[in-house]
Amino acid sequence: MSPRVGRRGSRAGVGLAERIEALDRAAAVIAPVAPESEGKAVAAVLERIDRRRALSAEHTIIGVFGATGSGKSSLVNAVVGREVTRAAVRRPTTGHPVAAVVGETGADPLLDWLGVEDRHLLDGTGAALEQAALAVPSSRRARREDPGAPGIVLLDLPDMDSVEAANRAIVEHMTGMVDVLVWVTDPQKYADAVLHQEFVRPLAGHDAVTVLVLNQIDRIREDERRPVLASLEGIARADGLTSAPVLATSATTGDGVEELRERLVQVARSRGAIAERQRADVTAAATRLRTAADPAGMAAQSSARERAALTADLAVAARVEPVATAVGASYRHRAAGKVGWPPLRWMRRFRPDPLRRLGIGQERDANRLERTSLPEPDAATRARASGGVRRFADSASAGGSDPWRSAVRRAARSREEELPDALDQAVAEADLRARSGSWWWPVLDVLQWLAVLTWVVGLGWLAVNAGLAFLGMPPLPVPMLEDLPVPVPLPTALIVLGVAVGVLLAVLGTAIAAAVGAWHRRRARRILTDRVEDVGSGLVVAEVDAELERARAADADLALAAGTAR
Ligand SMILES: Nc1nc2c(ncn2[C@@H]2O[C@H](COP(=O)(O)OP(=O)(O)OP(=O)(O)O)[C@@H](O)[C@H]2O)c(=O)[nH]1
Ligand SMILES: [Mg+2]
Repeated sequence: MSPRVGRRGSRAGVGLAERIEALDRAAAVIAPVAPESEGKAVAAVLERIDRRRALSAEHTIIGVFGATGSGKSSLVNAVVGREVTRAAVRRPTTGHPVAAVVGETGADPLLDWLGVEDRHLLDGTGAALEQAALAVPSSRRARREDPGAPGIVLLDLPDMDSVEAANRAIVEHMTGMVDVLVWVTDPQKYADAVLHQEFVRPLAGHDAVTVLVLNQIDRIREDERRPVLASLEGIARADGLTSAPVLATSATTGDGVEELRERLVQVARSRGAIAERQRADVTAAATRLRTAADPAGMAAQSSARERAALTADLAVAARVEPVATAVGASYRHRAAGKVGWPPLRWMRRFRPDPLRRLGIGQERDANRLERTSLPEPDAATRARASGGVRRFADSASAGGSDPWRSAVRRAARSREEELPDALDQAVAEADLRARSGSWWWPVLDVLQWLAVLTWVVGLGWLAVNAGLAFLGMPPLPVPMLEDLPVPVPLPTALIVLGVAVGVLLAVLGTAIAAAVGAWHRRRARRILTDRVEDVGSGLVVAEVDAELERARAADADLALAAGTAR
């Protein structure tokens, strides 16, 4: 077992420290997205790894787990070579963890952390386990590479399927704390569902630091041992333990005990189990996070099409279309004041400027903020905005897992309250040229007044003649325009011409104003839409894209932590 432990450590492409850091980062990002219990469980794993790394790396903690009566305590005594823990017929016997310790230095803080009170230091006792740990490797090469006598904490634990809840709690806690897991079973109970379903299978990822022991082998006939061992091995493989060794022992006769002891000492000597266990923990935690809230599957950022759809929805909420229409109408309104037929211009006073009516293009308020007095958005308009935000979040997170899709939706709505004001200000502060005129207004204006002058002269002429006639005085000469089909007096012609040209100019001006007004409307719509897009970018898109980026980073970190990153 130990050579495998050592080799695997060096073969893994990404260093353990790097994988732990990646898990730490991924956990920080995923915890708020995943169910609380999952985040807590992974935080606990990281905390444990952290604490373990601060404690003695010289000691390997080996936990002996199994059902009551399988012979855990007897086996620990046999491996140690003296009685450190009580074995008995009474069930259950062991109620608290008992530690046999080789290597005093650094052991106490480790045992304090484990919460083990009952400690038996083997240093200087000459116990078989101490001797095995101190033994110098026989081959010269092994001696050269030997890092020296290892420290060992061998833990006898209460039964895992105990009727005592406290015992079960201790065992569950310890499965997470030890560096090496030794599962002890016996010929009667080796196929027991509880052992496999509740304990071995969930820890199958810890294959590399697991040993399976079939104890009480003396209780079965010699010719039955091989098939029973093969059967246990088959179950172990089905549990997912693809390479954990399966040993046969008898604590009573001592069969297989030395082999078990040697394997455990070898593991401790390689000093690879701590890292191997942590590697398995990190992989399991990464898998757990992925199961709880898989950050994979979503796009790296929202698409241009999705952003355009959001802008369209927000534009409805910001009332871009009515404001743009008012901009066009306002232009026509103001143009009418300059190019309309002068005798009728006064009538437009009764119709206020449509833009003014919306409060656009006015003074700033006390906070130096321009505000529109657009009517409060109705329910349908508000629904369009929040529906747009939701649709945007949903399509941007398509393909993601449910927890992440909810997280993206939360991110999209995180600044929803700021939206109405921001949209209103975007409209209020847009440069819509609400007061500007056009160069052709004065041109038509002058022409209009010339036309007015023309008919006023004609009218005046006729009026003077009428006055003179009334007074019995000779009238002014009235030239006749003889070239026309019907001869017309010049003043009359001036009146007809002046009125006709005036009306024609008014019609022409209205037509030009309509065309230019339409251009202003389109321009206003474009400007307002751009501003609405900016608001959407800042308050919605940025939040969603940041969440998508977090998911992408977490996905990469999980792959790194699980050792599956390319
Ligand atoms: N025949 C036989 N009996 C054994 C063997 N190992 C243990 N026993 C006996 O089985 C009984 C239970 O042994 P323990 O070592 O106390 O078992 P345990 O797993 O520690 O039990 P708990 O502490 O209750 O969980 C004792 O009477 C032992 O003598 C073995 O290999 N062969
Ligand atoms: Mg016991």
